[in-house]
Amino acid sequence: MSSVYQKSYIYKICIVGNGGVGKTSMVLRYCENTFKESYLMTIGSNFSTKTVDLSDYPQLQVKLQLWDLAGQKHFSFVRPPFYRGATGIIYVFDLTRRSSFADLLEWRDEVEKVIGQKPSLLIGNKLDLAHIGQREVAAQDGEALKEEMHAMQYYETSAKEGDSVEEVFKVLTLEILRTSGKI
Ligand code: G3D
Ligand code: MG
Repeated sequence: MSSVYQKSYIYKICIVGNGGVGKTSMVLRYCENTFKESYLMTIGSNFSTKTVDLSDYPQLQVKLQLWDLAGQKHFSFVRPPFYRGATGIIYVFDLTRRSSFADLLEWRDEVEKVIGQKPSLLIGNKLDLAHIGQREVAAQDGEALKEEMHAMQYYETSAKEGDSVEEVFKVLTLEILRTSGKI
């Protein structure tokens, strides 16, 4: 059977940030539309695959390979091989934990040492908790860090409620397609 798509692409995307910010939860929300309250800390890395819904470009099929890296500092020695071959990066911090925001510049440096600068987005996650008085990072600080990191957009998400999660992956995909001249 012939495909309706004229072009297919597979992009490797790394989800990067401190442990506990919600990286695994974001991937789970996007790929399976579920949220689990409690599960094991990610050891090493996982990856999940999902076809992006690109209704404006019916001729294109893009599959994302989402690499959810272990955020724990003591696993740093395993990380460089996971960055290799990445087409885009999603940097995530927890809106309710200032330290996870402050650490992102180090994460950015670690990634760029291995693969240079790639299309990236900056995400403040746990918006549902920010809405009930737990916010430690203002939206304008997120915007400022986005500029400093040369990320393309800043979004605030809730992996728990699903807010903006789908949009994040779609926008990054469109940025990658645009910067590589495919659309
Ligand atoms: P990580 O993969 O970045 O280490 P996880 O983070 O996805 O494992 O999430 C860490 C904890 O934060 C989990 O709680 C998870 O349920 C919670 N979490 C993730 N995203 C959100 C969110 O958007 N809102 C809220 N309220 N919680 C979130 P546990 O209890 O398992 O530690
Ligand atoms: Mg995890």
